[in-house]
Amino acid sequence: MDARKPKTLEELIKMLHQIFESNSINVEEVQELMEAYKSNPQEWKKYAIFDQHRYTRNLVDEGNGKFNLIVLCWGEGHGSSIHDHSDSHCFMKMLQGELKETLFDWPKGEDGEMTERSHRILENNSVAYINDSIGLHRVENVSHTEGSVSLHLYSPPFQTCQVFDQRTSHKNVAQMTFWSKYGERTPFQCPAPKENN
Ligand code: CSS
Ligand code: FE2
Repeated sequence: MDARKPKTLEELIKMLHQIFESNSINVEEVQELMEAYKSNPQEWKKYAIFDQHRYTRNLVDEGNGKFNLIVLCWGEGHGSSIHDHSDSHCFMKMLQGELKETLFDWPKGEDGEMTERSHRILENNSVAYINDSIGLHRVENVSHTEGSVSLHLYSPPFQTCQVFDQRTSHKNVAQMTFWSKYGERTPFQCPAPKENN
């Protein structure tokens, strides 16, 4: 195993490319590598584009088709819905501030309140990991004074996930969109015209 520590975000990305050349991935190895990078805002600020109303997803790297690396910007009080991870690995490294992660069990049917299993605060530079066999989660910036920034690695990459209503357990499919790509704000996408069917 490669014990080198990435000194910059660029180095981290290079090392992730190397690790993901292999077809089998070692969750602990990826987690340790991402933890070893110490967040330097100078290196990621071009991706950290906030919105007033909700958290943003900013594409950093497409990992040679093996993974997506995304900077998420969470304004004060912003949070995700309860969601799954479409059969992918999800690594979440804190770059600034803190986030609250609440874990939920998969609902047994589409009826009644979802079961909250646990929650924790993710501190700066720490790396959380989840996949569908662990369960579902909600991620929130509960701070009233500070924006949070996190770096997410999803492998394989995915474009949709399932979102769940906490009260009823009802689920829906949600599209994942990018607020920016490679540091450039994504142009507004018109909905695809429905010509046939
Ligand atoms: N899955 C959410 C963030 S929490 S892992 C997203 O990528 O939008
Ligand atoms: Fe998630």
